[in-house]
Amino acid sequence: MSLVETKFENHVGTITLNDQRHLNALSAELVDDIIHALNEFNNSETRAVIIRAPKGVKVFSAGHDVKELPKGTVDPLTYNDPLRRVVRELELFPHPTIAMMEGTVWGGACELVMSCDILISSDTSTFAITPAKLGVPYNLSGVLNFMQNISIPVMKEMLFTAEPISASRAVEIGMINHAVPVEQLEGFTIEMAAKITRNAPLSISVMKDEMRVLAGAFPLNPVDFERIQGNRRKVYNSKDYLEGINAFFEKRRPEFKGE
Ligand code: LCV
Repeated sequence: MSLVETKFENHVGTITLNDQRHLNALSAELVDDIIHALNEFNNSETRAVIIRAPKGVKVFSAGHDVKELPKGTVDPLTYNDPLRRVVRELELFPHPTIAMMEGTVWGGACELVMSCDILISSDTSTFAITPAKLGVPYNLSGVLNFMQNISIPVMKEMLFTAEPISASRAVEIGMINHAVPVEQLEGFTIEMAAKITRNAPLSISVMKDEMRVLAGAFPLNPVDFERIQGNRRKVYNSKDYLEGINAFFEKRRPEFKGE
């Protein structure tokens, strides 16, 4: 059974993340279902796609499925990691995607929604970027993704404190487009999608691709890349990484020692 529900109406596809037992944690299974749904909507009838959770949820998504993170010696965020795969699919998807967020958005789920083109949340949503709470060495393309949505000082604050920020602050800093009262969220999002569907889809597709290519046009020296990968390896081989994961499951505050 699929962990997402899909609907197609007025040229707009809707993908509802529906693994509520696991707080929509981004397991490989949920990600595969999201990617499958995106592929189904990748046709000329589609003019926008909305990604949402069921009405009334407290948690939009709890982020990466921590149970699926390796316990040391293996890079937890490789090219084929579920989060990386869905981020690439969203970035390359030719039609506009709208993240419609009710509830709290955690860790990797922040990156998932930032890979959508337009972000609309309820005014009670919060956003937390959490690798430093778990001891995870976030990867370069993920950090770049955050840089495209958040100014560097605010991004540093979010990454270093791992504390949630409110929807109103997220709007203020330009990280999301709109925060609206929860009872208006669906209507507001559908109206935004309808405005997009009335415009020229081919023009929109090419502009989306242009923005993606330009935003990602960062030259990276191979020596720097290898140095960063080496340093990331030290992080996922560290005692702190294991401490972060163990503390998560033991529901306690981690004690990091920098080793
Ligand atoms: C697996 C979970 C999860 C979960 N995975 O309910 O970006 S990175 O680097 O940080 C990346 C690696 C990442 O995205 O990591 C995940 C980041 N996510 C978070 O830090 C959020 C972790 N979750 C929570 O803080 C709470 O679960 C919230 C506040 C979302 C909901 O709290 P609530 O009291 O409603 P529980 O904490 O009791 O969670 C219910 C069950 O879901 C599991 C959690 O371990 C618990 O399992 P048990 O019922 O077996 O005790 N769970 C929650 N999040 N990301 N499993």
